[in-house]
Amino acid sequence: MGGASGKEMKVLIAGLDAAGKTTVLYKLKKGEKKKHEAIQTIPTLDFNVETCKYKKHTFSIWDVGGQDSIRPLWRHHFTGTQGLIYVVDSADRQRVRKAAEELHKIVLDHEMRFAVTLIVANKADLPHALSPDEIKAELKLDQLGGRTFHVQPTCATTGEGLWEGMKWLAENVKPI
Ligand SMILES: Nc1nc2c(ncn2[C@@H]2O[C@H](COP(=O)(O)OP(=O)(O)OP(=O)(O)O)[C@@H](O)[C@H]2O)c(=O)[nH]1
Ligand SMILES: [Mg+2]
Repeated sequence: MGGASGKEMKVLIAGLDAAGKTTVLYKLKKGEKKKHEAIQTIPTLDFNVETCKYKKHTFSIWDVGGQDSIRPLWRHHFTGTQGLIYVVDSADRQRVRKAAEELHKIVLDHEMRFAVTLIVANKADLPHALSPDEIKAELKLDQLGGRTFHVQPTCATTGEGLWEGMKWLAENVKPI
């Protein structure tokens, strides 16, 4: 059986600025029962870290700012990361190629070689949002062979899809 019940799992949330990373973090922190409570965010300039519980699992979740100038800081959080939550704005068609580029850089980093990746196809509520299959193609996941991925459509502001994603992460994360 997969997963790592009982032990705290280190999870990194990355993705371009305004993708919805901090919204995801604080929704997860509130928990499924309070998912309808609104979250206010401002652009993250460094990082946020919270301990979040999902069923019997405990995650230590690191949310890093996604602005261009601070993306080079992401790699300082790679060591010991078991799960990557990569948040993509599904409606931001203009930057999906950039999102793919940044994802590949993370996944191909040596420190991330054991991490499994949950792709959060966020803002699925917006008109013209790319479908999960389109996201999968745009992110060129097939070029990252041998890695474990799952694409989960979400709306972080309502919490829709987030816990399904966490379920997958909890079941697929490998102890390192
Ligand atoms: N419509 C819609 N808006 C969302 C969704 N998720 C987040 N947002 C909004 O998108 C904006 C940016 O969200 P943040 O969570 O601050 O984004 P971030 O990825 O942390 O951005 P940085 O900290 O700059 O890297 C906020 O106004 C959120 O309310 C979603 O699923 N749907
Ligand atoms: Mg943020």
